[in-house]
Amino acid sequence: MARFDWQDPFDIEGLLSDEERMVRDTARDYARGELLPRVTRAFLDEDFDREIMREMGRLGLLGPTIPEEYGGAGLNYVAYGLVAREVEAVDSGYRSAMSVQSSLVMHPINAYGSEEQKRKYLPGLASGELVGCFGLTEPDAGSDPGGMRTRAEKVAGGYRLSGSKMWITNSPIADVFVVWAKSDAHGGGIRGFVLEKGMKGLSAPKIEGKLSLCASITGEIVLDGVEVGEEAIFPEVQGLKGPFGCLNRARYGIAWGTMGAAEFCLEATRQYVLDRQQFGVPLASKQLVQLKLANMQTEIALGLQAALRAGRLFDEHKLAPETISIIKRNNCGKALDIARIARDMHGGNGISADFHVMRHAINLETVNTYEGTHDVHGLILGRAITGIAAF
Ligand code: TGC
Ligand code: FAD
Repeated sequence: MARFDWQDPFDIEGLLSDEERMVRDTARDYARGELLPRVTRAFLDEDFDREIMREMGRLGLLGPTIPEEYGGAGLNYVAYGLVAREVEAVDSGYRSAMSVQSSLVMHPINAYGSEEQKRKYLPGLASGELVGCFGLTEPDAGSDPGGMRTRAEKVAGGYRLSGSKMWITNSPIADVFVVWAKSDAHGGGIRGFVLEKGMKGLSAPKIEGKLSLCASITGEIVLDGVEVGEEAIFPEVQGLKGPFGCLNRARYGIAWGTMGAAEFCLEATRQYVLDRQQFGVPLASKQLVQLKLANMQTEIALGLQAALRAGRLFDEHKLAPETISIIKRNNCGKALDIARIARDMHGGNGISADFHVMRHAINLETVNTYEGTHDVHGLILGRAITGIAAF
């Protein structure tokens, strides 16, 4: 009879190539060896260590799917997902930093940028010498980015950008700003621009007082008549499909990442209930406790299978955005449930930063909201099922 592996019931390990396993191991060693020891302090101090970007860059974890000629690792989307899983097993905020840089900054420059833009920015972003951010959301346009107010006005030799972006990961420390605006010169259509730190009129104040994703830095982007030349616009894309093409990749990575956070919570909780004695026996001997562990494990096993299948489809150029909505929505929601239950099963210790599970739960509140909320992805699927948009 085949042996049952509770950590890998569907043998994901056997479905990976040698190269994918090697990338996963590199990310795992780094995440557990270098990120885990510092995450609690970073979270409590609301501090994102800028050096982490260089560390990830040195290991090839930034822009892993970007071609090697621009400094990327030229890997597939399964490898990218495996990196997200390992990094988010430590903290969703660290995965955020990695996925914004890779999917939301390097991807659009690679896919929509001019040759000059690629050569200018991609190698520095891949090495972590440059930090990027992605400005789509605005104070009054979140789930409905088509309602953005940021404008690009045509001026001699270029554009003048005015408006503001809200809730932007890494903006206060960013060197490179990918910003989406409605362009008067293109009939009010949405265009992407690459801006640089230090440009006149560009600022990125930090958002203070977050209770979630505290080891990640988040800010605004204020565009007070920022003037840029023609070389700053993405020549190759127009309309919402530009930013959505980036979101497809980040959402896919999140589906893997959240399963990493959930796996951490399951493993920590299993050990806790084996060690913790109440009523003279380990908590793990109780039926209610075992049922909760079984529920967690089942959701993780199914969620990982779906993420892997999506990754294979991505690599075959056959992954529909709606399929990404299924896995982003499901895996975020399930990981959030798992982390909340893990917190409960740790009792009083569950609220201590030392046990990590509550940090995962409060981080996953954000992950459930950003990159399209749980309900918005439900509505994307509802539209696909019925043909009726209910946004
Ligand atoms: P809709 O009419 O559906 O589409 C407009 C145009 O866009 C195209 N499109 C897509 N293209 C590629 N991939 C997708 N997933 C696409 N979805 C739509 C579509 O074909 C159309 O193209 P065209 O050529 O016909 O113009 O647009 P809508 O305005 O009705 O949108 C509705 C809705 C709800 C689906 C959409 O607005 C949405 O997804 N809202 C959620 C917003 C969101 O996800 N924001 C994320 C901000 S970035 C972020 O959170 C980063 S966190 C990073 C971190 O720290 O990890
Ligand atoms: P809203 O759109 O106002 O939604 C509020 C509630 O209403 C939600 O529950 C939503 O599901 C619901 N709702 C909305 N529309 C409908 C509808 N039609 N029917 C029913 N219910 C609806 N954005 C970026 O551009 N770049 C970033 O780097 C970035 N990083 C982020 C980092 C953090 C820590 C956070 C918290 C957010 C980040 N975001 C970023 C923004 C994020 O994508 C938005 O918060 C998200 O898209 C939701 O938008 P909103 O906050 O305006 O909420």
